[in-house]
Amino acid sequence: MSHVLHYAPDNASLIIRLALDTIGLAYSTVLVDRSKREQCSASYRKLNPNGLIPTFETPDGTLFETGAILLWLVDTHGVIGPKAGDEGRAAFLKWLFFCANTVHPHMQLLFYPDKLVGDDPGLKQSVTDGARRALMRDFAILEQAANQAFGDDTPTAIDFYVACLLRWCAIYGPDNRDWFTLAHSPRLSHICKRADAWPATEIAIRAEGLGPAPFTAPQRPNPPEGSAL
Ligand SMILES: N[C@@H](CCC(=O)N[C@@H](CS)C(=O)NCC(=O)O)C(=O)O
Repeated sequence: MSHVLHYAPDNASLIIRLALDTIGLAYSTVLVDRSKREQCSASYRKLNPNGLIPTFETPDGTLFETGAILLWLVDTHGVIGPKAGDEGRAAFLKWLFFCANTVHPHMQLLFYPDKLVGDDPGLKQSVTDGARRALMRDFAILEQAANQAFGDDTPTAIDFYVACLLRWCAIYGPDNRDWFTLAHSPRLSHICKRADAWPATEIAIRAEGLGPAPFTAPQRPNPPEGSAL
């Protein structure tokens, strides 16, 4: 198989799985077992020196970084966004990079503050407080922007990114989730409603044990193999 997705259930690889199954591209998967910290193994780091999931092997070489993989898929296969020169490409790039370069890193700070400041509880609290504020701003911006390059009936790579970010915010990280209620963001809510009905979501539910309504009623996964954390 010339396309291989290295994944862990409900990790950022889920975004790529949704993209691949929407495109209809044949691929195989290799589980990265997070319970054994396989993402840190020497063999995995040969593919992805950051030790992060996903990694995607392609006929053009091995890719990592979710945004880069999505952009490569658009450029090589279309379907999930406009190719270079197509109408809407500029807006597509802007919002894809906003998700990958701004929202996703803020979420990582919320979930893994220790990666930045170590185990000091006060420092970790400051980081998570700041990340929460940043994410509130980010989601308010996405709420306003929906319907430009994402949020329509035909999902783009940005819809996959946004739906997964919203899902993870609801079920991972610090328990205090009062800061974000999807009901206050009707356009983002609508993306989640559509996301539950995407054909690719049905495939992901089975492959990763995501539960019956992974985007409107997210719950921690019960995967057939591997672990989310
Ligand atoms: N910038 C990376 C971030 C990927 C990322 O943070 N992956 C998480 C899972 S969602 C991971 O691999 N965590 C394992 C770890 O931190 O050891 C990307 O966009 O692919």
